Amino acid sequence: MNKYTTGMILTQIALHATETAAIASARLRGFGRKNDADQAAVDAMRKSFQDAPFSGRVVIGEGEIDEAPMLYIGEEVGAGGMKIDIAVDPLEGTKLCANDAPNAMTVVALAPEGGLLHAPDMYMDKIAIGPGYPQGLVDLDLSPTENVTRLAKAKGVAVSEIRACLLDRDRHARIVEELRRAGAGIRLIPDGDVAGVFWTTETERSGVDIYFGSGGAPEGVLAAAAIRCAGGQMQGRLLPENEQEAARARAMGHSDVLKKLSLDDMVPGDVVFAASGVTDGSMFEGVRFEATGARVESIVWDSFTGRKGRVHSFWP
Ligand code: VTB
Repeated sequence: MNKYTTGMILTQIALHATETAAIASARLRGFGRKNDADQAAVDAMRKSFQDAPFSGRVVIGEGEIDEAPMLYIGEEVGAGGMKIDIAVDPLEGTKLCANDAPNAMTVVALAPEGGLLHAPDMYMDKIAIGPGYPQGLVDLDLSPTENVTRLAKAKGVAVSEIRACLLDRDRHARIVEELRRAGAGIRLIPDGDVAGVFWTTETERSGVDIYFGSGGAPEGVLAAAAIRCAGGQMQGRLLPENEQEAARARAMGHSDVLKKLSLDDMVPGDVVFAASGVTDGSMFEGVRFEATGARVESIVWDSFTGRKGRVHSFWP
């Protein structure tokens, strides 16, 4: 199958999964029941993959087989066909959905077998910027000050015009303090760093230039898929908190656990990335229920063809 056909088929599979999961979890928006909302998204996504024309294997999912009955790591889904690796975050921002707060979304990335890094469930340090900048402009090993200064210079604006995005966590206090001293603007988000990263790819819409800080490693690979499609830059580094976590990473194939991961390490080849809005957000609107059905807004980006789609669907 050529890459255009692959891209088109994976686009439809990914979109079907994120749209149906978004509708299912949106029905539980604002009820304070984050686990139920997550379960609804997982069920819908699992069902969506069941009849999909591929032999899919979950490489980033809901957890290990003993902790997640559905969409667990290693689970095989699909009706048969090309071998595809699947990364899912059925409901990214379960708390956001439960609180009907902005930016809850459903997320999927699909790549030919071997195309997505197997990320253990631990923290990852991340840095990302959008397309159009010289390669290597920012780097995890540079200070936050240096990164925003270089970015401002490349963009041709003052540092005060640069907006950084971070998860609002105590562990980020030092980065925040340093960025304030450097004079950059900061958007602190309560949850959802997949969005935080991909916002950097559409600064005019989102207002975010650069993403910093640590969040889930699985979310890091999903975000890397978005960056791969949009042409931006991203680096990650696993942050095992103890020897057990480091051993888990090694068992998953990370021989050098603390290696600085490039975009190519995380997503070595072509990929399809899709995300659908559950609650309203900076990139798309949340699900709207009407008398005869539901409206969903999504992005579906495809590095096979280079298409960056924005899709509005109606599901009766
Ligand atoms: C991170 C982030 C996610 O949850 O995993 C975060 O990557 C949990 O972080 O996007 P803490 O352990 O610091 O609370 C999300 O924000 C949402 O699932």
